[in-house]
Amino acid sequence: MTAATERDVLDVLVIGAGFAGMYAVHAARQAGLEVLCLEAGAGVGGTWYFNRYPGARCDVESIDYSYSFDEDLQNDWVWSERYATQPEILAYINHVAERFDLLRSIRLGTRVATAEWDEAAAVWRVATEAADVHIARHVICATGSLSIPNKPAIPGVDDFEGEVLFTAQWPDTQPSFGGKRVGVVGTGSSGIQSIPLIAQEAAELTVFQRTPNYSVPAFNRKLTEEDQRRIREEYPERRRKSRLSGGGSPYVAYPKTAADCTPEERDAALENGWQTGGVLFGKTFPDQYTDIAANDYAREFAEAKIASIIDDPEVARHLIPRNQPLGAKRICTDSGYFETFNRDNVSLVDLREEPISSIATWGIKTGSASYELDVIVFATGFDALTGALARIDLRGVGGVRIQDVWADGPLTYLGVQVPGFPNLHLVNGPGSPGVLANMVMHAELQVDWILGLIRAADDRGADRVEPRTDVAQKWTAEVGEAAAGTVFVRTDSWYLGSNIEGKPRRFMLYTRGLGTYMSICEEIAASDYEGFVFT
Ligand code: N01
Repeated sequence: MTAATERDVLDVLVIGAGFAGMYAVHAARQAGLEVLCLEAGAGVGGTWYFNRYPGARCDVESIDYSYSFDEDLQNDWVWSERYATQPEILAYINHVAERFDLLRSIRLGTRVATAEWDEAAAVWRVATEAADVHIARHVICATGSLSIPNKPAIPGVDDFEGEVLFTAQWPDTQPSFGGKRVGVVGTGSSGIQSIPLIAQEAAELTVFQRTPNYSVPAFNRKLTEEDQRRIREEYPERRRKSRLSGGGSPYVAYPKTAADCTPEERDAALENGWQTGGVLFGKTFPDQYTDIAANDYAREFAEAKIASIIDDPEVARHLIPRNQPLGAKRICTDSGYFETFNRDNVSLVDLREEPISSIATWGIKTGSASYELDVIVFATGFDALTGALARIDLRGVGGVRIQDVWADGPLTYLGVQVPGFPNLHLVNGPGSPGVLANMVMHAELQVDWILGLIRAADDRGADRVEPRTDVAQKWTAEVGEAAAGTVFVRTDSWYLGSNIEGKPRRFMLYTRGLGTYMSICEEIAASDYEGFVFT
């Protein structure tokens, strides 16, 4: 006997209508469940709705970073470039929403404020900021890994009289930089993508860099008709390989470890990895993330490439990362980033040498200079992975808040459930491979698995399903142990939460790969959902 006998009780409430939430709506409907999705944005698309800064594009190839659940959709949609731009991805998402009539189950412009588990009724009560309350047996949180912008608390930040922009909350109408003095703060993926285009338009561009990053050229190109024909032919095999892979795309590492290669073979493999482009360079050797010597080969190769692009060796010295394994912070993918620093209208401020002291009405002040600006662009990242959930007043059994349970870092079983929070399911959450894999494929696989768990509860006539605390602790320890053997823990990054003051410093993602992760999830499902308690 389930609690869903009241007419006004939804089977599933989905929070967020990005790639993950939209698929959750579609798949839940296909499973015969009554579903509603609440989305804060005025349109669907999640990260691709908000991050509309110039140069925004995906660093996973379009043909992989797209839904695989419907063969007709897969074959009908034509991606114009190897790496799609934000407008093209958003057009795709809107097409999917229309094609599968998803909007009738999505309330836009609706931000969730609270979600509380009602133990007596075995339902979630979810309230929006407008105080509408929705009741659901299950909640699927598709709230995004990188959806809460990090707004640095620099003294005087509110005093600036020019224009302030955040890459993560870019205005609908593209601002004009023509004739203006623009400052960009932040040199992660968002800064690295937007800086080349802002530089082309602005009178002067000053880049304020706290930590340099490794970036590999995208080698983006238009997809030809021949490409399109081949893609369609190869799609089933491409998807099959991707599901079994570490990162959710069909590429495999060089068949030998870096140590087993001759120097010539190593250089050839690295050159091939570099020419493949973007984040894939970070996976040239199978041991590049686990063996620092292998990582050093790739890092030194990348540093030589970067140095060869930049005209002024002094500027290159500042732009090349130091004391940072390659990929420990996410490798960026660029189109002309380092070349931009050869332009006469672009200058670099190294904040390690002259930190920002304050922001004034006229611009940015560092320890040793003043920079007058008309526009400041903050490309300062996100409160990643846990930020969106922490902003909801999310309370499980006995009114316990998720922030309190996660005070020392996120505790999950398989990244999908949290003890004490029955019937609450996370997609792309902490404890899963998440952003280390192709997020679209990851979301499809995880949503299908979650719907299997819900079906298992319903088949048993159970009102609630949650993991035991001991299995969640064991899984979380395994996530930590897996990461401890990688280069990820050797530098500060948003993966570790170290970009946000006061956030517990813990590597939050499962590093053994998507294929391995899904096979563990499948084994657990086949073992009658070992570790989950159905009541
Ligand atoms: O954010 P980031 P992002 N003063 O955190 C600096 C995905 N993504 O939005 O490193 C001065 O990487 C900060 O410096 P530091 C992708 O997964 C994908 O760029 O903390 N500087 C850093 O340089 C990516 O990894 C795509 O020392 C400050 C920058 O701001 C993730 O999103 C495109 C500062 C933030 O970099 C995040 O990328 C875009 C301060 N007070 C994003 N605070 C693609 O698909 C922060 N910084 C290609």
